[in-house]
Amino acid sequence: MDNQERVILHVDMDAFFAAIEQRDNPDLIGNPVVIGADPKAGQGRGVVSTCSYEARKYGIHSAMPISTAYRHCPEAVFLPVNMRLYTEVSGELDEIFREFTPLTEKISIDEAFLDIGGSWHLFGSTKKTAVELKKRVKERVGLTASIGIAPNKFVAKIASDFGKPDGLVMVDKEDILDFLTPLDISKMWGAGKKTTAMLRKMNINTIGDIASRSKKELHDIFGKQGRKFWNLANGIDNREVVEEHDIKSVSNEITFSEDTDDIRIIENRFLRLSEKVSRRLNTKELKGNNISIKLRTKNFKTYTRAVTLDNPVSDADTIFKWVKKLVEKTSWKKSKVRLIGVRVSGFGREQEQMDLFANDESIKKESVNEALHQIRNKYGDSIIYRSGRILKKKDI
Ligand code: TTP
Ligand code: MG
Repeated sequence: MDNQERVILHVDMDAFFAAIEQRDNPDLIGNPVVIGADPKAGQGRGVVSTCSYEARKYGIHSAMPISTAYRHCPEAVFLPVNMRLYTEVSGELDEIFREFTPLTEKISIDEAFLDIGGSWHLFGSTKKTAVELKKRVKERVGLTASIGIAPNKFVAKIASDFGKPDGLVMVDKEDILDFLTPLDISKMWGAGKKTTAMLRKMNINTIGDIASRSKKELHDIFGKQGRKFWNLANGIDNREVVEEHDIKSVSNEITFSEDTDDIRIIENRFLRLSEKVSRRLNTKELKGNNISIKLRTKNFKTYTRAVTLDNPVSDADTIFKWVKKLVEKTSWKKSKVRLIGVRVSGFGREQEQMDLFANDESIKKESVNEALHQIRNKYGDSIIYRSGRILKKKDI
């Protein structure tokens, strides 16, 4: 396939850690919020992990010493890193991404590449796919994502950054060079501070400047990396989206079109989700011994409950039986519910692989028996079996 025909989508969440904190504490919305080390009134050591866009107006940014950030904006709200929470949200994003294509490559806690070349038509167009992805993320996780769409990874990644926050930027194949040419070389993938400084000394300040030099010149100075720069600057990037094969869980969730506290509706939806999860487990020939539910209220308070069973399961009845028990254990009732989810995990890889081998063996045995049966029918008993090979009498 011509790589230029690929449709690569790059998603990157906006001010990820800070946005989660703002989501969970609406008082923080619209205010400068800095996530990172304790500023200790300007005496703190350590750095800024990230900050809200409001804090960025004061010049605060990731990796800045926290004491400097404090000097820039002492009235900002400084919060510690709650990695457990952010990782959980990141996992929820993965699930949403995989609803768009199995070709999903997570490259950091808040960003991923999706190859939607084979799936965008399901959503009408590439743009509609991106709009739908942003919508699902907003509805289900309560955060904004920025998306870039392009025929390759390099351009898609730059494009997602271009429209931030809450952006959606598409670059068609024929516009790649126009898009890249004016960009500052700091956007060049793989060019750190030293390389950037060297490039500037060579009077190379934009990606277009790289493109206009010869590949040989760049190779002579930067080696293999130089050739990469030249290719990227000329819009050539054949890197594939590498999907993760190791399935850790199977889950499904829905957002109610209207928030509800009607337990009959909620249970009915949990039943349907259990059935869906069961179907997906069966198609993937998986069984898990960990069942969990998620229940998210109107104001994004999230309840999760889980149970670990003695034996792995995949059938809808058993899953739903446990889901129901878990729902009963959840004290969500004070608020209306916006989203629910069911997940089965705990596949125990070794067990699973042994089972697979066992299955393979039994399938092999069956087909060997079937073959022998047919051969016997054809040649009668006058055939001899030797070291796994089937020989006719005349071969001996
Ligand atoms: P980024 O995507 O680089 O930053 P961001 O999501 O906060 O803001 P935006 O994408 O809108 O510019 O990184 C994702 C998260 O990774 C970020 O929220 C916090 C963490 N992070 C660090 O802890 N240290 C860092 O130096 C960087 C760059 C990010
Ligand atoms: Mg981000």
